[in-house]
Amino acid sequence: MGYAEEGYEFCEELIGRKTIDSIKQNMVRVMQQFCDVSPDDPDALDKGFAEITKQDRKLRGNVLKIFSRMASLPLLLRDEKLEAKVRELGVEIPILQAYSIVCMEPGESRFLFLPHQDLKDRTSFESLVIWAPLSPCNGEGGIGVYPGSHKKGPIKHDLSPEGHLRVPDEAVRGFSKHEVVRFKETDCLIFSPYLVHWSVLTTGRKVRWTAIVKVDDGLSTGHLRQAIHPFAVSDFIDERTNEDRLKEADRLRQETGYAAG
Ligand SMILES: O=C(O)CCC(=O)C(=O)O
Repeated sequence: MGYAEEGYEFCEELIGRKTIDSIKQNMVRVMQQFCDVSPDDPDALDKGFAEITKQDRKLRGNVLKIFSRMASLPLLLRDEKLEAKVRELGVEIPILQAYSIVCMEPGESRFLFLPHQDLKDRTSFESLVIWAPLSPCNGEGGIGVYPGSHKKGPIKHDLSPEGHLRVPDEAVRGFSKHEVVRFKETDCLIFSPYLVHWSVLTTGRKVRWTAIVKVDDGLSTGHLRQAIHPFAVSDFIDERTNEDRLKEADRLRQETGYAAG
């Protein structure tokens, strides 16, 4: 079975080592303004981030936001083999939808994504999510998917008591689970934004860093006379940011003693 049936493809050694290293070096250079970490240290990312976390939570949050805005993330698309793979999967004119860095620290469950689809950004059936690990994993975490669930199209999400978006269990009843937890930097998972996916808790001692780039096809825009988006996003998800939803759920819990959701 291939991408069309399963909604994802795991691609081994697709992305050039240089491309991955340059993203990581930029992250380390951003952190060097606030901590003493050498770019030659193979653990520089984790060490720098731990040092910043110790200093100041606000700084930590802002550093993460800056990571997610680095122009080197969309430049992943210029990597030769990835560019060819994106074309092979049907995207002829890549339109950039979103890009970010995911940071999953060992044992930290608050920020794990629950089973969801990526509906927030302009998303057609041609869209692709490129999930590119910046740190290798040997079973200590990663991402889970329900193969074939992309065929359901957009699903109405609800909110967990903590404020995370999630698809209701009924929507994925009967689908089997597949976890991608063994990978190298340079491997990547490419999947449909409609594929229901979630974070697998990081165990072990190292942070799982992942770069994510989402593209749509500029040729799948027959709906542009009506809207930029092919469907009404607010019919399917609460469109606030994760940060805002989590904060609001915390506030409600503190005020009322009850969890929302
Ligand atoms: O890498 C992960 O933990 C999952 C990320 C994710 O699901 C997302 O960014 O939508």
